[in-house]
Amino acid sequence: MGEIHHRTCHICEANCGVLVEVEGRRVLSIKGDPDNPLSRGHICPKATALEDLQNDPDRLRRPQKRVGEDWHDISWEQAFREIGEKTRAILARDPASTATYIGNPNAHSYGNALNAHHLTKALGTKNQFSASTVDQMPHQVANLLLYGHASMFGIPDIDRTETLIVIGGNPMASNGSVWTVPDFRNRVRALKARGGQLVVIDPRRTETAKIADRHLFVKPASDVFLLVALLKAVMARRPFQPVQDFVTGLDEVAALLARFDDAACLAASGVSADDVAWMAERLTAGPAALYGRLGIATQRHGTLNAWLIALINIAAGQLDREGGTVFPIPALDTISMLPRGSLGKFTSRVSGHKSVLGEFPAAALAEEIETEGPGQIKALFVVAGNPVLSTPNGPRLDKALAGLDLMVSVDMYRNATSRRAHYILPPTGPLERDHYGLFLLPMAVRNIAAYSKPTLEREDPAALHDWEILRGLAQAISGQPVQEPTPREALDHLLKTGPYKVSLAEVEAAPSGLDFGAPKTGVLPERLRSDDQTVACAVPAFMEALAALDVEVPESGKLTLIGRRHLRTNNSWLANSHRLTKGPNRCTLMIHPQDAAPLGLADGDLATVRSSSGEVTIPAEVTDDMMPGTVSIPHGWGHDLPGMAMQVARARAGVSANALTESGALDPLSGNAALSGVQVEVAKAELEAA
Ligand SMILES: Nc1nc2c(c(=O)[nH]1)N[C@H]1C(S)=C(S)[C@@H](COP(=O)(O)OP(=O)(O)OC[C@H]3O[C@@H](n4cnc5c(=O)[nH]c(N)nc54)[C@H](O)[C@@H]3O)O[C@H]1N2
Ligand SMILES: Nc1nc2c(c(=O)[nH]1)N[C@H]1C(S)=C(S)[C@@H](COP(=O)(O)OP(=O)(O)OC[C@H]3O[C@@H](n4cnc5c(=O)[nH]c(N)nc54)[C@H](O)[C@@H]3O)O[C@H]1N2
Ligand code: SF4
Ligand SMILES: [Mo]
Repeated sequence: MGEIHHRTCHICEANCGVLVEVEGRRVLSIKGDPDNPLSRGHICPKATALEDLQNDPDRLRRPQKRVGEDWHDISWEQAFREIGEKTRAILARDPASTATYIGNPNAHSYGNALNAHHLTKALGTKNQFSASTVDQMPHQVANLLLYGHASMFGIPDIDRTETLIVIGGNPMASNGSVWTVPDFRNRVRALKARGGQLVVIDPRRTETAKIADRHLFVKPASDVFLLVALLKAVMARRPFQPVQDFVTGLDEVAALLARFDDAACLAASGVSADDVAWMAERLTAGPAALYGRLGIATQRHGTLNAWLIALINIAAGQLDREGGTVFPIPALDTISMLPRGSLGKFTSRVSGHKSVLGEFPAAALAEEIETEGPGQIKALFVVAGNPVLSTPNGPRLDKALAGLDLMVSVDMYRNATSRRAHYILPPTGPLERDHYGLFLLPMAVRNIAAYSKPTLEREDPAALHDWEILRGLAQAISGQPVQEPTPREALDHLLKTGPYKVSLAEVEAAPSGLDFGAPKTGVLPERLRSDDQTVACAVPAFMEALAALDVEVPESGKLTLIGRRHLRTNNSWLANSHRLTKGPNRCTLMIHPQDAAPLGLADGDLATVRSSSGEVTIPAEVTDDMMPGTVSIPHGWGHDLPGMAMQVARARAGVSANALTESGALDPLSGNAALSGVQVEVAKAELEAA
């Protein structure tokens, strides 16, 4: 019997409570914590990756310096000194020539969240990029303009609803996103047991669709037309029913919607009038929630989609209502902590993109590095990101990175992106850090506070946590020490001044998490941050975009590419875990038999897939889970680039979906990449001569 440590798994957004049994530095087991009020014992196979990552021989443990193609271990002192000197020299030549890219794991580290700004401040740069613009930015723009704060996320009240409609999300694989909903399967079971229904709208019959009562295929990137038709149908069912008095402008939206022909909208999206009528009835009959996620965000009309989804919930009378869309009150309130969010504060140099929440589109990073002139990016700091695999037209970015004067990656692997760095600065191991779900608990189906102490001491006493590296970099660049409370001290202060006024000590006294109950309703009026304390539905920028929207039937002839996730992967970065990567190859081209047959493509054959950006060769998986005309490739693969040091991943390299996505295809309202809905040509691969 070893010692049991309570932790929160920080790998995905579900924030499951885990029990880690250790003996010395050896991990004996990782199990779900049945007493965690949010996750109730649930974990997924990825939880064991905490141990795999901790013990992975390929995980970097010392700062790395690249000289030509050779990598050397160096001291932290040397790393900070050299990076400081080089950055200052670059800043002296052109103060606008540095940039940051902040990757997804920053959202899973409160230390990073509280310290990343020290680095950007030291650089003094407007060139800020992040994984937000290949992800949730459309939701945040809609939140900002509807509720007055980019972080004001409403979530489906799954535990009390009777109808849950999921569009463009696959929580059975992802465990939920911008919705902290561990144990999704059992929550759906309970929903069904009380007579409720789950509906999934997706171009693939996903793992979530397979447990749903109804699955509707929708043509990729055509959701906006379906949502217009659905909003009209919902409004038609409740024409004289008032919604809350703090909601305004629905009538203006209704007037604008009148220009859309329902039949044309339905033809464009591929959903039937009967299904739309049925959903409108369910949405207006009892407690119901429409939830949209990545699939509706990473497309041309991502922000319109996020807005229309909110309006459907509002018009159906489900906003801030039990079993509808609810607004959690977290112990650590990001709404009070973070600025509301700004739009258009800066303009990007090359394509004139307006900044969104102070960021430029990740899709525009390559052109800002490639294009000469004042302000050309010469130094890039990547913090926990792998944009070569995660952003559109990754191969183009990969080439651009090779031309930088200085690139620093704060990362634990030498992977597709960090292999281009001049320095890689690795943080402490995953079990050596503490954790608080700062950004995720505010979107949780239950209000809880849970703090994880480090499970293990630092293996190497000289090793640094991410936040220490960020402060070290800031200090090395600016010459000014960062004199601020530690993240732990800051956390204690934020909790004490938060909605429940608890201290960190009180939270720690409940190792499985402190429970503040289910989300309350009727809270929105106080939580609103809009200037006039209303939800003004007819957002001018969205109304304008909707007025200009043409109903198009997608191009025929070509196939349309979408993405997917698998339960045993997490974006690009768990690929070096033996336990997670074993089993069948998961990096395949899913294609419907009807599309495969004319190409002479059988299950297991190699296919070439070509887009305007590039080409990949990948085994075909012929399956009627795909909507005809649509094909799917998962992202986060392509681990065989020269210079990488991830042995397990290399053996199971796969290909990168982002060799096919296009850096010019964006949602103009948010700068989000249109990763979904890429037109591709598929052919059976020519067999190479032996
Ligand atoms: N085609 C397509 N592309 C996509 C998506 C898609 O669905 N389809 N999904 C998009 C989405 S939603 C996202 S969020 C992005 C993700 O985009 P990124 O954040 O750029 O990429 P990740 O693959 O999450 O890589 C995270 C990196 O952080 C490192 N890392 C992990 N944990 C830590 C840590 O604690 N500290 C430090 N310093 N480093 C750490 C890993 O080694 C890895 O290099 O990808 C996007 N790209
Ligand atoms: N196991 C695992 N879990 C993860 C991750 C992971 O990589 N692996 N990544 C984490 C991250 S960073 C995020 S952001 C979340 C994302 O969480 P989810 O939003 O649940 O992400 P996906 O599983 O990619 O689901 C997106 C769905 O949208 C569908 N889709 C694609 N195009 C369209 C379209 O045009 N219209 C509609 N209606 N649907 C479309 C896809 O078929 C897919 O089923 O998952 C997180 N959790
Ligand atoms: S669902 Fe997410 S948080 Fe829960 S165990 Fe799996 S990876 Fe960890
Ligand atoms: Mo994401």
